[in-house]
Amino acid sequence: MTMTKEVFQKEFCDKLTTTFGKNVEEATDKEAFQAISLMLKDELHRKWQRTQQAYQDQDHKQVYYFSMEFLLGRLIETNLLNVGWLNICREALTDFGFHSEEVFCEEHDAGLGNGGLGRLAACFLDSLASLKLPGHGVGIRYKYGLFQQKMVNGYQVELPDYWLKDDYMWETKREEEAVEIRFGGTVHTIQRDQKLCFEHRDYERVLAIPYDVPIVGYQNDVVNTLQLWSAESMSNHFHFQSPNGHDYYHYLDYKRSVEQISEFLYPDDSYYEGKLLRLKQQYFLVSAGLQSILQKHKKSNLSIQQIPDYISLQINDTHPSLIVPELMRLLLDEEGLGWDEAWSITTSTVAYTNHTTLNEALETWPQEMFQTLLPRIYMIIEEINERFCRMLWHDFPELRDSIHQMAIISYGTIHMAHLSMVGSYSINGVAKLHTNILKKRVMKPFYTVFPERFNNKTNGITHRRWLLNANPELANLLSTTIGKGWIKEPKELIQLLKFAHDSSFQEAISNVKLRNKQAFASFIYKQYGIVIDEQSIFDVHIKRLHGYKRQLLNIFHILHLYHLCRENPHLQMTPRTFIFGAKAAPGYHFAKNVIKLITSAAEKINNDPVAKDKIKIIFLENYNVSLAERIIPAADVSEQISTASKEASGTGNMKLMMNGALTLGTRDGANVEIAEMVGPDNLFTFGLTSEEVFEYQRNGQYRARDVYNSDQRLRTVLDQLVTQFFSNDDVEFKDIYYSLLMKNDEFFVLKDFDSYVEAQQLVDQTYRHQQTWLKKSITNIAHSGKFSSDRTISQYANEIWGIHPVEI
Ligand code: 26Q
Repeated sequence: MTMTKEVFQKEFCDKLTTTFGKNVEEATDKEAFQAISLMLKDELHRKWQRTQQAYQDQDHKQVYYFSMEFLLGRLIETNLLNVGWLNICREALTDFGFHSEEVFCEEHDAGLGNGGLGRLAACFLDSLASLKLPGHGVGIRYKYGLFQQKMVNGYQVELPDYWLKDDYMWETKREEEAVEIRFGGTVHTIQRDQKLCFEHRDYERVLAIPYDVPIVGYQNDVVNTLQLWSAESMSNHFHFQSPNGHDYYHYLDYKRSVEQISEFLYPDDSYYEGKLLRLKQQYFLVSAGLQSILQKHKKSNLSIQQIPDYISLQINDTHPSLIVPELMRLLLDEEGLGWDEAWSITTSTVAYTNHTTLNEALETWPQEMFQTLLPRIYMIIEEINERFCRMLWHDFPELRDSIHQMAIISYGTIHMAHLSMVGSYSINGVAKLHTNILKKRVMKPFYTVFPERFNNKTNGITHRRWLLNANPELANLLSTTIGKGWIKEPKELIQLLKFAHDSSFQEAISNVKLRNKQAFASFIYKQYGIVIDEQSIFDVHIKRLHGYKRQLLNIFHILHLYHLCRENPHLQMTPRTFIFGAKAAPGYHFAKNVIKLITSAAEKINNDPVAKDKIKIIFLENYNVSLAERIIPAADVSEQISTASKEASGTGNMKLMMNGALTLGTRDGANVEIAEMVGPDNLFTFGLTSEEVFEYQRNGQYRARDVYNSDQRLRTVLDQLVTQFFSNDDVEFKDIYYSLLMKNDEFFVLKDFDSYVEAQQLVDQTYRHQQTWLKKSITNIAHSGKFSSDRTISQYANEIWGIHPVEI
């Protein structure tokens, strides 16, 4: 039956009655949300079943995207859009006196990720389903997602994110598909029928239970699966016999330790610490996911040898890299294959994506901790390492001096990136520049050994969430101008180029932006009681807080502008609202200090009449996917100012560009490709190149103090950090001061300052010529189609996975 508003309203009322015993007048927003999601669930489950049937019947190759993070955000709007009910639902709710936005806000964000890497995984699932591709996600059902950030006196305070408190409407628990995971114990080598066998004894047993979340394709009847695993204890693991209660207390200890496994998401990104619990999480994910995939494969009467023809396993960074030895273990110990055959299957099935070249983010594990927790897996890694090093010795004599740098295990440490490269058939970076840095520098010897494995897949974002849903006004304007084709073929946005100079289209674009800015301003007023000028430039810096992302450079420029205002009350400048959103890892002292600097500057500048009508600073609390959806449509300027070479790709840059913001950025990550697409006139580029950064790192000739000494503007700004400028506390920001002057400014903030100020001046001047600005803005939207994750996923499908669309 096709959905109409009348049908929707009737079913909605029925759901309210049968679920809550209420009519529409009595129902709360939350009950309305639940009623709609129950209606959706009925519809989705029908399509879900049909899709799974089709995948089985047509025996297609399927891909499984293994990731420790899936940063889904809310699903209600995506699901409504994709089944084709969104407009009907909005109208129906309005008729009944609800505000649809408020009803949708009842869904708690699923914040099962830190930032870029987790959100990328979510965009990929959306594109897989929308392209009718048989691809699924495998992750962990953390009880607590990424912490909620609360600002207290300008400081970040972390609160637990208990996102499951109202039940998660989209998940289905599949108890019958539970599998067992084994930790610890000992491995015994025994002879059985002339064969060496490995018997694992005295291990701890953990039950892994999958919760399935449907991933709906855009109006195409496809529903794929995101399988999220939860850890539970097994009461039959213990024999309760002891009369003194010892068994019972042991059981309670065991139960607590097991339930910890899927308790919370580690809140660190780009910084790695070798915690035992994190290792448990990683093995838990990999072992549960793989066992269930192999069970299904065997059920469909396919042979073990056919695995590479029917399954691809993509690993999202090294976090799931234990998939390599775990697949080996299952093939050797459970299926009885020999080493060579098992290795050939494994290395034709696993593919690896790298997301970082930062040294401090590379995963390694201490051998002893690893061996105690995963004794059999350790043995297998040892064997992989032996064979790999022996191969290097024989086949690459020119690399003999590098073997110790390439080994998977060296000096008591296990290197997960090495394991991932050795064990997979594809190794990809996430932007052209990043992939080249991998090949030429970070992974150079591996590129020599496995040149055919390396490839680039520039990241993308789902334009359905980040344009169609987040910015409906712009989406409508685009559709009335160039037709609706861009929704299925985002590259069609290029037709907008014809209208870049069209003054009536420019005006329409300008009006949409203004309305989005007004909506955001009224949200800010409601939330923070701060009035912002809708005519000012909305300058947006939203991403995790990290040294290399250089929020510090931004705030230094603002402090410099403020100083100019104080010196000259008649300063000519386009009014600016500087908007920040960022979470710092809870243990990252420097990053938290930068947050405090931003909020201290905001406090001072926002309340100084000298800066009134010129500068406002907003630090948004608890930046997350839903907040991003509000800010991005209102942005004029997109701050992408990482130290060149450090940001693998960035994806916020793509979201902002797609919504008409102009990039102010370094030649880093995907900024390079954005610049390539739009041309140098349509964004603001500044700063050192990655080659220059590498050269300084090599020759050690950068002297931050010299830059400080020779630039009066920097002296003014830096000295304010340690002279009671912000408060009586003159030591609060001394660590920032020292990191720049004593530790020689690792991220080249001072070095790039001059170039950044100049670029910012150009932004100011350009904005004054609205027509020029609008032309640039339209050009950016026109070229943003390339950055749809549909393009990215098509490339993964064709060039890595070899999977094809399925007709349902
Ligand atoms: C590792 C070990 C222990 C605990 C945590 C971690 C961990 C968790 C998350 C390490 C890294 C991350 C996240 C990394 C990340 O988000 N990287 C970003 O990935 C994006 C998608 O490819 C890129 O656009 C960004 O440039 C990159 O920084």
